[in-house]
Amino acid sequence: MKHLRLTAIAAALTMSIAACGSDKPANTTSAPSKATTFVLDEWSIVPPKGDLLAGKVAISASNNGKEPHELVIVRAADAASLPTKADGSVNEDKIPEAKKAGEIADLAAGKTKTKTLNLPAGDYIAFCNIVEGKGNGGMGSGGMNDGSGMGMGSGTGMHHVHFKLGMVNYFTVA
Ligand SMILES: [Cu+2]
Repeated sequence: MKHLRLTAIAAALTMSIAACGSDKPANTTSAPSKATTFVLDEWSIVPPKGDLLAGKVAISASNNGKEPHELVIVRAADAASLPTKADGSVNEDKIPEAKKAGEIADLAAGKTKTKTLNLPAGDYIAFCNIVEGKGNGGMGSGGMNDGSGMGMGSGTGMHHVHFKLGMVNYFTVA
């Protein structure tokens, strides 16, 4: 009898594995509240896990860093194809309007903002295009932001081109 019961259990297991995906719509994979948060930090952008679904998507940007950041989304397969300026930042003026999916600008440290974008299926690049230069008035960016020990307070040491520092990543809309 014992052997028979085990066989029955094995058969049942096999059946439930085979049925998986068609019989059990309550599974978590297609939950409506799919994460769509991009995490910004010095110096990285981490896109949401997995593909986003095409259509209107409520995109969130969370600034986990200590400096202001932004999230710019452009439809492109390769970051190297983005036009750049002499300082290494992206020249957004040279990107065709049709390729610009949208952006969440001026996100202060610790803040999260959400914006609904209309995203057709395709490959996308997410980047931060902030450039902090010496012309950036001391008070404006909060004097204690640069804890790196290099902050001499004058000129070139403060020059941060966020895109060049690594604030760029890829994601796919399916
Ligand atoms: Cu940034």
